[in-house]
Amino acid sequence: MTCSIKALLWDVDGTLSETERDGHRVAFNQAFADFGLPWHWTDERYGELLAIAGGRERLLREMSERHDAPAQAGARDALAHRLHARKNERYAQLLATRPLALRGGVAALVDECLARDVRLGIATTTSRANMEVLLRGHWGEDWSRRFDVVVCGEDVQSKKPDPEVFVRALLALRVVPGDVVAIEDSPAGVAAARAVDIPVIVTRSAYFAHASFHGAIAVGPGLDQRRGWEPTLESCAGSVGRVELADIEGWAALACAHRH
Ligand code: XBP
Ligand code: MG
Repeated sequence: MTCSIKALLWDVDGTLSETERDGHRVAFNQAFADFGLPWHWTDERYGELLAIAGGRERLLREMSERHDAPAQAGARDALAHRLHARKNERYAQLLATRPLALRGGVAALVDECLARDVRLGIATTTSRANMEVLLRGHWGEDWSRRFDVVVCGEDVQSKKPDPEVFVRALLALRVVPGDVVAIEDSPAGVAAARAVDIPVIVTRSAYFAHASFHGAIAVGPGLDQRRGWEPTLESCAGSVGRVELADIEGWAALACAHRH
């Protein structure tokens, strides 16, 4: 029985960075204003809409509930397409002027994986351009050298909670689900990973701070702290005070032992 980790698969929005609250929502509202629409997504409304994966899909949901949206499906599609493109432009501008920080503990865990030859992948349903602008801001032009596989929204037919994004990542890495661990922040992300038996840990993000997560091997407040995790982490003197690869391997081994 082997349960060692060969790769970590990262979600982007909410997991690598608080992009939803501080980036996408703000950019959507700017796009509405640019188009002269009296629409505005509050924090609360955006939190509800996050149940729908994909920015364009989210716009279509909004339109299906508004009286001042185009009545015809074709016109809605066209508007969603244009608004989404504008939102992505605004998102890129926003991050160019004020880069969004990576969440605590992310960069250190990435470095640790690279030092230990644990491969890294991105499994996200965000658009490639949005992911690139975020990661370029942190790791520079060669950001992608850290990742052996990058699967984005454009690469799949169906977004999370459909597992397609993970299936593609596994195929590209030539590994089986038990070889990897996914890191997610949303119920849809966890459901997508679990649908193909990938063990998943959850770092709670702003919008999913109180969500229920079924089937995760560990759930906690963030990679930058050892407190508040379930299963608990030892907080020994001399430890670095963040979640380390060994902790993730420990959770994976625990889950693996339960399965066998
Ligand atoms: C991310 C999404 C995306 C982003 C916005 O989900 O659902 O739609 O909210 O990006 P995950 P786009 O974190 O599970 O990858 O506007 O590019 O869709
Ligand atoms: Mg996410």
